[in-house]
Amino acid sequence: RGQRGFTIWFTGLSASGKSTVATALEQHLLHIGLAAYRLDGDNVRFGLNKDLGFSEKDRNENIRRIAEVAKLFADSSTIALTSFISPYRADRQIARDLHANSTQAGDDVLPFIEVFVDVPLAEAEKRDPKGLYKKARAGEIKDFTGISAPYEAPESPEITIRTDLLSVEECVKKIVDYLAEAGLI
Ligand code: GGZ
Repeated sequence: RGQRGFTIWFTGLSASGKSTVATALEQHLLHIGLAAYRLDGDNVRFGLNKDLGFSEKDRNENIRRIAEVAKLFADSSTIALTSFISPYRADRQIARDLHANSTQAGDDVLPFIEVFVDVPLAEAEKRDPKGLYKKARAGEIKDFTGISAPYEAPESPEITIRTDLLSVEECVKKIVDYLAEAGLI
């Protein structure tokens, strides 16, 4: 049996380290010969979702479309990695349900692995690589996650990583070990 497609769904604050870990994980998966594709703000928010902003409604639609695209990649036997804040629990549940209710040759469901990139807000704010938290604090950016818009932490993610306590390599290893244990890779 060939490669199994599935989705690894990263969620966490801006500057939590989602994209850094997702990129390193994608590199690892490609290196061991698996097809993997990462969806993130750079290739989605400037294209498919360029009509969407950061209101609650727009974020709902952003995540809905990303979930549909990830599902298509997973259905094509690719490992889809998504790295978006995805702050609303209900939206992440919709993404999960979409995978659970899909079908693929030989399988009932497309596995969906939620990875909570958990760092304290104070740590993300200290990193502030783009100066966005500073602007949000100054009121120059409205509806900023963690400052003036909510982040609903996952209650039962498959994996939690603390990027302030573990190195990028250690975070990748934690995910890879989970995937191997689950028989997905
Ligand atoms: C949160 C914002 C906002 C607001 C612009 N709130 O650190 P970044 O810059 O590179 O990542 C953030 C990114 C968030 O987009 P997502 O598509 O992941 O968000 S969501 O899942 O909630 O739809 C940040 C930047 O866009 N950004 N304005 N108001 N992040």
